[in-house]
Amino acid sequence: EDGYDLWLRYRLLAPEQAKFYKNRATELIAGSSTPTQSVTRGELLRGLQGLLGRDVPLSDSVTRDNAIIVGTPRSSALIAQLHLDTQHLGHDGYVIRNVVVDGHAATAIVAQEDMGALYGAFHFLRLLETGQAIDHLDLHETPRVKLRVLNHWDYLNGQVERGYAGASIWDWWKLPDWRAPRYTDYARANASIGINGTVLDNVNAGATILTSTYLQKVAALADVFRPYGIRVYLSIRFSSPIEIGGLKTADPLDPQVQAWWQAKADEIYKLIPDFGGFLVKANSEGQPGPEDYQRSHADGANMLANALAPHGGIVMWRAFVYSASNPEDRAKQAYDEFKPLDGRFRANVLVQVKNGPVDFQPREPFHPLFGAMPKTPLMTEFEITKEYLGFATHLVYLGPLFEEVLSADTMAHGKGSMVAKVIDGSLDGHALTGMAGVANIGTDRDWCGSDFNQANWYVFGRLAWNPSLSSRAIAEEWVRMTFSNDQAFVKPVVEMMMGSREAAVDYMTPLGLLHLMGPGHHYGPAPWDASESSADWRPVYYHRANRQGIGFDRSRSGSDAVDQYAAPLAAQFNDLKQTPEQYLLYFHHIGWDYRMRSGHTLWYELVAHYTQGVDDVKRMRQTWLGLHGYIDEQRYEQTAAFLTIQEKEAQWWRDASIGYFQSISGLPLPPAYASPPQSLQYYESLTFPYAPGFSSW
Ligand code: BDP
Repeated sequence: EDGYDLWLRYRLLAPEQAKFYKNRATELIAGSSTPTQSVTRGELLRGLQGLLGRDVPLSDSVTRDNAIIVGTPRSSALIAQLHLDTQHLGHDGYVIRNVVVDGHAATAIVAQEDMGALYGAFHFLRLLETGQAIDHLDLHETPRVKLRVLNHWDYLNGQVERGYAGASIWDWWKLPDWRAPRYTDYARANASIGINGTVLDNVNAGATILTSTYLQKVAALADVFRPYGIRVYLSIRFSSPIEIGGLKTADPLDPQVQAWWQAKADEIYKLIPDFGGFLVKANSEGQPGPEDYQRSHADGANMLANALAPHGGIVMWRAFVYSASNPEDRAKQAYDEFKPLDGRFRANVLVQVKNGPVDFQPREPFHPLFGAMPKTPLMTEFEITKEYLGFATHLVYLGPLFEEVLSADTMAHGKGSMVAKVIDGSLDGHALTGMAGVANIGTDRDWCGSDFNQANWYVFGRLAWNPSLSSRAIAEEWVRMTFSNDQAFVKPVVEMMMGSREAAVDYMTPLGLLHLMGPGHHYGPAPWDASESSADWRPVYYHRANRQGIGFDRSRSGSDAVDQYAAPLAAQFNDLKQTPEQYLLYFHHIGWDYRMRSGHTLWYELVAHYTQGVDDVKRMRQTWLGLHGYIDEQRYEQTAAFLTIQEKEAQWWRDASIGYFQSISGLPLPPAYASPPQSLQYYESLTFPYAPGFSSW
C-alpha cells in the first residue's frame, strides 16, 4: 500500500466482523437524482463492497430486513414516511438511526439536504471501518463550525510554500481541460471528514489568479468539488487592481478601486455561482494592503466584503501582522492592531487568527485576540503542514496541539470561555464561524509526505466539525481506518501518537521557548542564529539567553504582553510562580539557577527536557519496531525509516541546543547527562541550501 487511499481504504474486515455487518447491510436504497446523491450512493456501494467483500444490492423499496436507506425527505418517499424532524439538521447535519420500514428493520441515514446525507454516509462507513456496534443507532450530528477550510499555500508555478509532500496538486497548466482524477479523490477525502472549503492559492498571493484565464481553471476545480460540498476560495493580492486592472491605486476608499473589485466579483460569480470568497494577507511580511494608503484593515476588508456580499461571499482577513507597530515584542502586534477594530468589520468578514501570537510554533499560549474581539467572528488558523515540527519525516500528531488551543480558557466572560466557544460562535453569538488549516497536501502518492501526516489532515477536519472532540478518540479512529482494527496495534500506536507532540516540544523548544529553528527554511536547530534581516526573525530575539538567564520577559516589568489576556489570566501569567511551566520562558526571563517545581534548577530542567524528547522518540521507534507484521510492509518500512531519521534529528536538536545554551550559561551539564558529541562550531556550520518548502520566493 502506498498510502494513496488515506483513511478511506475500505479493505475487507476480519471474517467475524464482515459477517456481522453483512447481515445488517442486506440492500441499499439510495437516490441518484443529483450529483451529491450519486456520490453518496457510489461511496456507500464502494465502501460496503470493500469492507464486506460483496456487492450490496440496490433497491427501490425495502424488501427484506436490515436494508440501509439514505436520503432526505425530499429525495426519498421512504425517508419522508419516517417523519423524522430534519429541520434542525440544517445544510450539513444528519441522523443515523435504526428504524422499522414497511415491517422491516432498517438503518436510515437521514438529512435535510443532500450534503448532510453524504456526511452521514461517510459516518456510517466509519462505524463499520472502525468496528463499532450498529444495532442501536441514534446518532445526531450537526457541525459546530460553519466554514471548515483548508488553506493551500500553493504557488501557481507548482511550488508549495512550507510543503513537504511534493509539488502542488493543482495542475494549472492543464486546467481547465484536464481534470485529474486526483481532484475528485481530494474532494472525497475532504468531504469524509467534513471539510467544506478550500483556498487554492498561497496567502502570499499574486494577481494572476484573478485573471480571466485562471478563473476558468478555478471554475473547473469548483465543478469537480461541488458534489462533495466543497466551495472554492481564493487568496487575493490586495494590489491586484493595479497589477491586472491598470489602475494607479489600490486604495480601498477609491471609487474606481471599489468598482474594480465589484466587477471582479461579478465575473467570478458568473463562472462559479457558489464561490466562497477571499482570503487576504495584507500588510504582513511585505504583502500590500490598505495601510499602504493609510487605511485600516477594516477599510480593506470591508471594501472586499462589499463586493462579495451581493453574491453571498465572505472575506477571511488574516490577523497575522507584525509590521513594527510594537518592535519591542512581535507577539503583541496583532492584538495591538486588531483589537481596536472590533465592531468595525462588515457582517461577512471573519478575522483569521493563528492559534498562537507568534507563528505556529511547537507550543505557544493561545492567541490573546481570542475572546478579545467579541463583535467580530474570529476563525482560528492552524498549520497542518509541519513547518516547525519536523517537516515530513518526524512523526508528530498535531491533535493534542489543536486540542490544547481549543480547550484553552480565554476567561473572556469568566470561566468556561474556551477558544472553542469563540470559534464556534457560541461565546458571543456569531452565526458565521470558521476554522482554517494550512494544508499538508502535495503530489506525493501518500498526499502528505508520510502516512502519519495524514492523521493531521484528518484530525483538523474532525475538530473543525466539532472542536470539542478528543484528539485521542480521533487518533484511534484514524489508526483503525488507516492501518488496522487489531487492538494490539491500535493501542500502542495511539499512545505513540498522543505523546509525539510533547516529545517534539521537548527536543526542540521546551519550557516555553520558541522560534529556535534554522533561518529561512526553518529546518533544524539554530538557537544561535542572528543572521536574519529582521530582528524578530532571529532566534536570539526570542530566547534572550545571557550569562544570567533565559526567556522573554512579557510580564508587566517586560513587554507586558500578559495584559493582552483577560484579567485573571494576565495576573496568572504575570506571576512567575503561577505561570504554567510549559509557558515559563515565553512569559519570563529567569536565572539559570531558578528553582523549578521539581526542585531542580532551570538549567537542569532544560537539559532534562531536551534529553527526554530524544528518549521519547527512541521509545516511539521501539514501539514501532515491535509492531512489524501487523500492517503491510510498504507503509511499515517507511514509518520505521522515518522514525530513524526523527531519532537522529531529535538528538541533533538536543545536542546543538544544549551545546549552545551551555556556551551562554557557562554551566556544567548536570551529572548523568551526556555532553553533545560535537563542538558547537560543528552544529553552527551545518547548512541546508536545498531544504524543501522554501526557495527564492
Ligand atoms: C510563516 C511562514 C511563511 C508564511 C507566513 C504566513 O514561514 O512561509 O508566509 O507564516 O502565515 O510561518 O503568512
